[in-house]
Amino acid sequence: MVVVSKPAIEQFSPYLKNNKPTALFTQIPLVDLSKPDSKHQIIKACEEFGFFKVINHGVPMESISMLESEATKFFSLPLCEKQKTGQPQPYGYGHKRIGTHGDVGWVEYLLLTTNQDPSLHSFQTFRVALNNYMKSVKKMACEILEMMADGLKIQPRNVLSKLLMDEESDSVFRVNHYPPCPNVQPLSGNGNGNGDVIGFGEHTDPQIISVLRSNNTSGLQISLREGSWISVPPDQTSFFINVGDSLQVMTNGRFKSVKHRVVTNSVKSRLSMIYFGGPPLSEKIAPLPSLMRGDQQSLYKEFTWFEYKKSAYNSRLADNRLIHFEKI
Ligand code: GA4
Repeated sequence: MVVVSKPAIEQFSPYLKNNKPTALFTQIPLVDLSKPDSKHQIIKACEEFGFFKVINHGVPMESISMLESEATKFFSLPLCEKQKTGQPQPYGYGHKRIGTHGDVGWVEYLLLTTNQDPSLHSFQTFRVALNNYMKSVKKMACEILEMMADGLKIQPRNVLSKLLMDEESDSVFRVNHYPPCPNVQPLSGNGNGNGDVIGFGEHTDPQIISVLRSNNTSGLQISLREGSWISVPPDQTSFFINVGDSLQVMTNGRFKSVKHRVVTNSVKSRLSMIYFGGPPLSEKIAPLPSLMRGDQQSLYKEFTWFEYKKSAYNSRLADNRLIHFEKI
C-alpha cells in the first residue's frame, strides 16, 4: 500500500489561521433588492453585521460569466505571462504576498484601478469583460448606497453614491484565485480537514463599500461582533456587500466595517471578483452632517481619503486601521 504523506505543517505555518471558535446557525442577512422594504433590511444588516447578501441585483448573468471565464483563462496562463501585467505596486499580478508589509496568503490575484489601467493592455478581451461587468456592478453599488441614504433618512439620496460616480473616484477592482490547497495535518484535531490554511487573512476593507461575487467554492468567513467567525455559504448568482471603514466613519460608527477572511478549500479552486468603491483622493472622510443629531460629536479626527489610504497601505492586513483616526 502506498501512503501519501501530508505536507509538513511547518511549510504552511505562515498561512494557518488562529483557531477561535466558529459560530454555528447564524444566518447571513439576505436583501432582495426588488422588495419595497429592502432599504430597512440594508440598514439593519449594516448595523448588525456590516455585511449582507443581495439577490435580484440586476447584474446580467452573462457579464458575470464572461468575466469569470476571462479570469479563469488568465490564471491558467504560465506565470511569466501573468507577470506581464506588472508587479503589484499596488496594481498588477501578485501571488502569495499581499500588500507590502509581510502578509501572505494561499492566493494569486490581479489588482486593478477602475480607471484607465495599463495593466491589462495585452489582455483586451479581459479588459472588455471587466469594463462591462464593472459598469453594472458600480450601478448596483450606487443603488444600494442610495437605499442606505433613504433608510437613514438623509438628503440628498446620492450623498454617498456620488462619491463612486465621481470621475475621480478612487475605486479598485480585484480578482482573487485560490488554488485548491493540499491537505495539511491539523495542529490539533479542530475538526477542519484542511487545517484551515489562510487564503486571505482577516481584515476590513478601507473603502466605502465592497461588492463581492465568487464561484461556488466556499471559503469566505465573516467575523461577528463577539469575535467568532461564520462561514458564508457561496452563491454564484448573488453578490455579497461589505461595509468599508470609510462608511463606518461617514455614519459615525452606526455602521461597522466587517472583518472578513478567506480559508482555502482542499479540493476546489475559488475565484472571487471584488469591486471596492472608494471616494476621490481629496474627499474628506467625516460623519455626514445630516446624520448628526443635536450636539452629537464625531468619533473620528478629520482626514481625507488620501490620508487614510496612505496609512492603510502602510499597515498589516489584520491591523485595526481606524484606531489611529479615532478621537481619544
Ligand atoms: C484590503 C482591501 C483591498 O483588497 C485592497 C487591499 C490592499 C492590497 O492588497 O494591497 C491592502 C489591504 C486592502 C488593506 C491593508 C494593506 C493594503 C493589503 C494590505 C496589507 C486592495 C485595499 O484597498 O486594502
